[in-house]
Amino acid sequence: MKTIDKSAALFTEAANYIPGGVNSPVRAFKSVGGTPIFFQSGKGSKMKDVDGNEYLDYIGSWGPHLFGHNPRFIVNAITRAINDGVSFGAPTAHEVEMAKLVCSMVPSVEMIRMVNSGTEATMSAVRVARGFTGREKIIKFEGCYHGHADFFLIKAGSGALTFGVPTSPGVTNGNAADTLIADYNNLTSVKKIVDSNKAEIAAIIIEPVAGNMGVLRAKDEFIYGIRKLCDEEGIVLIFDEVMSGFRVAPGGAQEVLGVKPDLSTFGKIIGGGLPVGAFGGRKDIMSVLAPAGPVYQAGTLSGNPLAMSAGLAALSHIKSHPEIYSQLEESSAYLQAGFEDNHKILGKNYSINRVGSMMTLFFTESMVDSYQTAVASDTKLFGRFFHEMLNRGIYLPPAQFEALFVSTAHTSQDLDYTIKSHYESLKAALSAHS
Ligand code: KE4
Repeated sequence: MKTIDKSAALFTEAANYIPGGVNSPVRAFKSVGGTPIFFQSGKGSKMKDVDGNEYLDYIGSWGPHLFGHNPRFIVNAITRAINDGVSFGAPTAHEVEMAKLVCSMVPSVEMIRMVNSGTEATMSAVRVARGFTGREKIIKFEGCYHGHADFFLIKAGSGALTFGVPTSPGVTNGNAADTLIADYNNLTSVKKIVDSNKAEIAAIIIEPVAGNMGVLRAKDEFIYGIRKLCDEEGIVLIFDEVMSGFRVAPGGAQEVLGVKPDLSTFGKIIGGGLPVGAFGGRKDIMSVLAPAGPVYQAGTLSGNPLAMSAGLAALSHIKSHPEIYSQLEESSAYLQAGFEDNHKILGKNYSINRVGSMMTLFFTESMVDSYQTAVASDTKLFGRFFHEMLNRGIYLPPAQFEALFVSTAHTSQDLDYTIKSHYESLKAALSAHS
């Protein structure tokens, strides 16, 4: 059993000054119980906590660390940028380079605006869609999470789902009224809403590969059907690729699915671990954005040279090393196969959903292809399993409705140890659960 006295003391102290002791709810271990671990450092595939315990990290800061912690090429880029100045509040060449690089990597993106988080990216993309169409309503999908802007916190995923508050207090009825909810992978549910709100829907926003109800891939007929519907009805199709962008392929989920959205949102990997979000897409739509057009959006630290240098290092590395995706596919498929072998040995048929190097181990034996089938998972058993793995030095997302991430830093030894720990942890969790 690991001693986590320093984490526990820090958590107690933190709760006096920070609501719930954390700066983002999902970190609080609320759904799995126990004390959140406070970390000291990260290197490659590993992190060290304040008590000196070491863990294999499968959160990767919730997605940004495609190359593991502190890859040399990102650290060098940040160090160079710091010496020149971290932020000027004025344009820099880095921003032009970054915009050109993203446009060259994601064909549907003709113009892009940098912001500081995924939430800023998605809320701004919706505002642009509303400004471009002159319409007010949007469609989102139950279980999808697009950040914490008011109009998204209706039947949202991630922490909102984990804590059973998918529709948050504080969101006004007015805001909620303009957000219509459809069912993921159910095209009929979308068509019904569109038909009963003719010419009133500005945008449909979706995670094309969902990660916030656990990992779910949009079915081909579903996502092609939405694309066709948006074309027919003049609706802006927004792919929220904050998690899937540059994660599942160099061109994101839109490359995997073969569907071009009108707007895309990005975050996580695009910042190389520093706070960066972005939204972009068709030039005619993005041109409504101030100061080119009337739709306002702004940000003190948007595109700052420090964050841009980290993001440029990350994306340039991806562009010059496309082979990393076959490495990530190989590692992730190996890990999934190891987990599935363990399930067979233990007489279980739990579902594992994986797209590239993002994966969710669902504690349900039915196929998970919708919100309803995802939430049927046994979250109590997940909690037990999570702690068994944590005690063996494997740091998984502390919630069933999240994705784990494999990085290029995970070695074959790491993967084999993880598979061995998975068997032992699941066996222990099942015996405690029966
Ligand atoms: P941020 O505002 O947290 O940078 O991004 C919001 C966001 C938007 N869209 C998608 C698809 C996302 O996954 C996210 C954020 N993801 C969560 C993890 N499920 C961030 C972790 C957290 O909330 O602490």
